[in-house]
Amino acid sequence: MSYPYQIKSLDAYQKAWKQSVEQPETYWGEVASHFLWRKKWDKTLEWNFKEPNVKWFAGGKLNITENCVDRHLETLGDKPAFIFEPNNPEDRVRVVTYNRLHKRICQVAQMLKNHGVKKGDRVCIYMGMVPELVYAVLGCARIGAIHSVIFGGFSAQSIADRLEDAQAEFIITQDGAYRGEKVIPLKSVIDDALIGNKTVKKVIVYTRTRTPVSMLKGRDLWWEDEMDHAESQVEKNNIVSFPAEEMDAEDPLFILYTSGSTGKPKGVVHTCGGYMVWTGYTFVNVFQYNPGDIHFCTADIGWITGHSYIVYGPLAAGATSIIFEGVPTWPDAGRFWEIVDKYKVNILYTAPTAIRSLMGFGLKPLEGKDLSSLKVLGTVGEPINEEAWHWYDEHIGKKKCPIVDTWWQTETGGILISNLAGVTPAKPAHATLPLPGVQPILVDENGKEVEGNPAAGNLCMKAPWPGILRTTWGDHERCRKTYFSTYENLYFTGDGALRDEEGNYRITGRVDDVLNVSGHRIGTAEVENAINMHADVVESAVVGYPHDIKGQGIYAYVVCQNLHGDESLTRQNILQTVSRIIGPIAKPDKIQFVNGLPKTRSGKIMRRILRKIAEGETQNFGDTSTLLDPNVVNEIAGGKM
Ligand code: 6R9
Repeated sequence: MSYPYQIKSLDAYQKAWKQSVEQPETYWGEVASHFLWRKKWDKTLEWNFKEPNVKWFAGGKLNITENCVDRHLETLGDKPAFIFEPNNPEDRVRVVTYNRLHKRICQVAQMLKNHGVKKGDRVCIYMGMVPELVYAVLGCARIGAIHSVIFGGFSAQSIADRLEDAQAEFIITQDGAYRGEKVIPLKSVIDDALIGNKTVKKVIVYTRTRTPVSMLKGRDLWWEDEMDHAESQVEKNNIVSFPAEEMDAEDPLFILYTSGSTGKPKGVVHTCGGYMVWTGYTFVNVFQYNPGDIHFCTADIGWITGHSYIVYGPLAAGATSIIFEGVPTWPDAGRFWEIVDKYKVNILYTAPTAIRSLMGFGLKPLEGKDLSSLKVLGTVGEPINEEAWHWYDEHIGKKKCPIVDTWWQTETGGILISNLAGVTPAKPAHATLPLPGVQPILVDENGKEVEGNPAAGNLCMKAPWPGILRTTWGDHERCRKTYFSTYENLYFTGDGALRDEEGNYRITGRVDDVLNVSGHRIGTAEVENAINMHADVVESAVVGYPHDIKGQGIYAYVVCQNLHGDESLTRQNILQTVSRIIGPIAKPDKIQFVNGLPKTRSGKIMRRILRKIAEGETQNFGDTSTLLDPNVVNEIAGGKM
């Protein structure tokens, strides 16, 4: 497999960027022609950011699984698509070849069909990091069902909300998932999520941990039985087949829920054609993947990074990737390095929070680990601080590996701003330059472009790239309002950024009410809603504060009508409530009980002040004259109840 669209020099990058912007249809038409289409598209690009309406490769017919799997069978059939490293390093490693992957996807597709799942139906997937999760995802894509993967750390209530929003009829889950020393009882969480649910007809349960589960007759089915049955249907005379559904380039491929500044998570929708081209293209170019390289992305498939850079991007390129079931610190903090050594990993893609946490263990976990196979390092999810960047460069990359700092979002489908490994220059803590097809612009509060360099402003995009979100599930107006209405004719990212003399971008973080905790997006409003559900709480305000390892921590100011028991019990009760409503990932790191919140006369909470107090500031709060009761501020800053 070769990649005719691979950019190999700075000069080629500059030319590609220029052409992609001046003649997007020519540039992307050429890139897309190297993918497998059943029928060529009629129109390469049609768009406006008003409605918004974005269509790439409209009229083109394809199935993404034929691109990601079938297309490779002839040349790569016996080569590994995935190497599965189980949670426990002593357990059996599994190698999934492209042939095997093809067979399993066909079986899942057949299994779904046997239960009446059709093109366009929504299938919710709630699993751990096991190969079966990838089979489930691609089995859906094979029949054109829309998958919606939910990260294993979300609670029953969060799942219930997502099932309801997506009107999902089918769930694929597993008994339990291993995570370090813990077993997460996934099926039991699903049982809770289904109380009162009216749409879900079937739940398929894959056996992993042999955790006892309840199985409801008529609704719950074992994955193993269903897959066995499907096997006999898809395999005859050693030929495996399940015809892939023909999809339009603009048919939805999946929904992935993500947090925004309002309380309710949004179902970001990506479509088949553009997403495929974007993930395949960016994977090869940013990481400079070459056939045979071993790629290790440590993200969970429950997040967009796993969708794009474990599943779709690498498979579109016929790559070999690691699926790692466990956590970086179990059985010890050398786990990532052991995996790199064991499989001779060439590309390592992880999050700054993981780097900072592993830095904390010093250099001992690195002893005896041969990391010389590494060629490229990557980071994603949050700004990387210079200290972590240098540690990664020095101790992991041994100063020989380019680091790609990849900035992107669930909504962008794939990487938008990043250096290309070894091809365009890196700069510590900078995502650097836009990829071809990406036209960033910085704007001030009023939406006026901030021109020249250096510059600072809110980061927006002027034009669509193939992987941009198309809508938010069931509510297009919400998509317009959230991303396309703040500034006219621009996609607003929600991030602030700086641009240096050379035009390199440095992302400074969210400018809206979204927190980034260990690289996970959490809306402050979501956490407030959850806290407010607790019976003793009157109201609350949540802000972020700098946290050494997580990047940002969650700080909650809570007004209670009475402290049931005592402060510490109430604190625990609130944490329990948040765990129940959202999931453990959203638990506040700090809770301060207060008598009142600093509100303006119009009733708005002055978060600016709460942020300062959370950062440890005790005075210099700026203009507080619009506050209804300025005394509240001193009281909170003094930590008084
Ligand atoms: C891929 C992913 C998106 C938000 C985004 C930004 C932050 C991601 C970053 C980064 C600085 C980077 N972010 N990558 N900030 N440098 N390289 O993380 O998607 O979960 O939707 O989060 O993450 O704030 O807006 P998602």
